[in-house]
Amino acid sequence: MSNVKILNSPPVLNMPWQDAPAGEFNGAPIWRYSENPIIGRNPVKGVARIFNSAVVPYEGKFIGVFRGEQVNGIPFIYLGHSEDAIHWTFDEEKIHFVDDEGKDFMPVYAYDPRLVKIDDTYYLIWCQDAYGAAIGMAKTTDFKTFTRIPNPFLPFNRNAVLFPRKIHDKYMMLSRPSDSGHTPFGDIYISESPDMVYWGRHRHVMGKSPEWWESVKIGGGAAPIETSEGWLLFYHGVTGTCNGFVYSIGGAILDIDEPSKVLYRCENFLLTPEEWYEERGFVPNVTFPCATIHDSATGRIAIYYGAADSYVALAFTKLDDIVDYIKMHSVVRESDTEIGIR
Ligand code: BMA
Repeated sequence: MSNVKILNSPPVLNMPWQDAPAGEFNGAPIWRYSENPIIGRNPVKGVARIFNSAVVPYEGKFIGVFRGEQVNGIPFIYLGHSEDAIHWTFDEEKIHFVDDEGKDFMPVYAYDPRLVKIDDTYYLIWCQDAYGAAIGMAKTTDFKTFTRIPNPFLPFNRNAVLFPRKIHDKYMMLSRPSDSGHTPFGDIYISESPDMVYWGRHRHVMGKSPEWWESVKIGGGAAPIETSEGWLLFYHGVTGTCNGFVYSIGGAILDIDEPSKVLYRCENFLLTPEEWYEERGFVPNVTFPCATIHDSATGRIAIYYGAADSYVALAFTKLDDIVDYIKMHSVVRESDTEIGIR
């Protein structure tokens, strides 16, 4: 049994938690919250569904940015507040973005937000239109003023995740270049920036794999967790079936100083659609991780994932156990382990 530590992350003693059910795991040591989904349909006026959303501890409670599909079908980002990170209340108004001068600067649509704290600033990263689907970004320190940052990448790219600290004095971001449709391909890349404006030195991190559950495309999920074994990444892997895509949750561990190098990559999915709220909904068979809350004191990890493009659900794991499982079932290929520059 390893003794892995979560690094550079304060304890979150009030994080949501439920012990694992009795009995052996069939696969990965990860289990769903018994009261899933934690956010149901029509959660706030004018919003039909909330899913694919990100949360963080904030001032002793929790705050989050939520993908709300409005009743006109257009997705936008809504702020949510919670005492326990399970029961959420949402602002009825979508998040209001401004530019550097404080003037309105709203995207046409916005979805799949991530939320990452670096030093004292919280960064939002999402997908929006920039003459094609691309990544949008903003920052806030108080969750009242949200100031846009220039879009980091050209279209088409719908899936970006920021690291929670600089590496070699550079901000680091994972992303997944794509196409203008439902994208039947896709690998995870990493880019770095000295200032959150200019992004470059792009490197390949990991590709889709021959494992059936991630054989079409993969994409970043929750912000990587810094651990004594490397960056623990929960990501999504997609397979194709005669009835469409299936989105599962995968796990990998990236090198701490050179995260384009994959140290371990689990050949098995960690979680795949099995419950009614994952299998049935607006888009069936989707589990899409966007955030974790983790406690460095206990190694407890709560994974927030969108279910069937209709709900938010919660799963739990323990750092030691999930790292052991990923290492035990690791298969890394040459394109994963190399530096990723060709
Ligand atoms: C992806 C994204 C996600 C969505 C998934 C399944 O391309 O659009 O927001 O959850 O498809 O529909």
